[in-house]
Amino acid sequence: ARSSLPEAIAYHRARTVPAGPLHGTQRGKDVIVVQLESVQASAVGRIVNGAPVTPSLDRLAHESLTFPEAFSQVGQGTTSDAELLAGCSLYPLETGAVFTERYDARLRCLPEVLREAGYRTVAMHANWPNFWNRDRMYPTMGYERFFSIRDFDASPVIGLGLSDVRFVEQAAERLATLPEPFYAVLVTLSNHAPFVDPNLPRALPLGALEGTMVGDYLNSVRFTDAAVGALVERLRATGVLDRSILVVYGDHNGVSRTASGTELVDVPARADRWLTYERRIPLLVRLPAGAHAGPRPAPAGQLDVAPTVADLLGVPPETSFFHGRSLVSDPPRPVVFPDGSAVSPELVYLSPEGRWGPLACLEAPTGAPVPPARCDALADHAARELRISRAEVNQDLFRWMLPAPPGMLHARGHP
Ligand code: GP9
Repeated sequence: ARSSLPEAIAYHRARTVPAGPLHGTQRGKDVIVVQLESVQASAVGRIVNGAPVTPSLDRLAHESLTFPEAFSQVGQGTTSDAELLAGCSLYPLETGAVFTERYDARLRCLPEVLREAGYRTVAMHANWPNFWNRDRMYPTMGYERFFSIRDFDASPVIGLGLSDVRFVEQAAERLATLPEPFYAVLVTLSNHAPFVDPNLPRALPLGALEGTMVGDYLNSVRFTDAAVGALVERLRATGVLDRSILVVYGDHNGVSRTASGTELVDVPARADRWLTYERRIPLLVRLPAGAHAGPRPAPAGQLDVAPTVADLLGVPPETSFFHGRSLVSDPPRPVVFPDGSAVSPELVYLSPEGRWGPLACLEAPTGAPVPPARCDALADHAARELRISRAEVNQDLFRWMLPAPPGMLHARGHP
């Protein structure tokens, strides 16, 4: 059952690259990761009848490293897959979610790595603790403490849980009192389909978009954006912001390319539009004092969040076993999706599952079709990435690749 162990060990050995210029420059800083429910790139920076949909994210982008070619890599585990990708730098499963199927596997996620380095590690999400099996998965990831809806004053409710704005206000208060250094992940919730709720303010002049799915969606994104603004301003006021690396990204799309109203705001014409429209997400990394702000145009994925944070904090790469790359150091690598599709700076490979048409290989900058054989190496790369990561999870390979974390030896039956 451990047949893939040699391949996995060789993979991680070969991937250790020399440290880049930003390695360790943020050593000892706090880390705040904000995962935004259903926020896709097509909503960000948009103006609707003169009103900006994401004024707070737009302002934050000016003082952040931004990744205009960032993609969501989630599979059937949707929001939980985004947490896995960003926190553990592992790919989603082919079917089902690691959070529910493999929560008792030995993993090697960033919270565990940072805990060993003396960090307090907390997750905050204002839903019931067993949603997506988080109460069982978070200890596996290395979180010490999970603040769920039980830990907040849970009013008003929007959609599945506490309003994002009230959530971040209370989360910011907790962060200001946490012993430092800390690694905190906040997962927002209000911007969840169907994007209508009596407690959700109607903040945008939607005009022709009124009553469409896209109109409701943009209005709802506007609310989550207000929560981002409230969080950043509170962190700024308490001084936490300039002692922290702040990472903000979207988990997955909220509307598809066929949602009502899309034709009024977007005409996604490319053959790979399920990637370019539905998979593109905002991804920002703000360093203290807005250092190194500016766009970094190479393809980036949620998988790259943990290695980027680890690199900035100066974590030695050989202790972490991540699959992604540091977005501030490592050369570009293709972004791989759970169905085997992939995007490199030059090419887009659409796997048979992800094809949505007859085309398999496109030029990345233009979307023009090219002979399928040009994508063979990219397809092989994607298949290998998924095979090794899934073997690590399904065959529990980290039990053999890593020492048991404290307290796990007995409880988890480590060999
Ligand atoms: C639930 C929230 C939503 O707590 O994270 O998950 P989703 O339905 O988007 O996967």
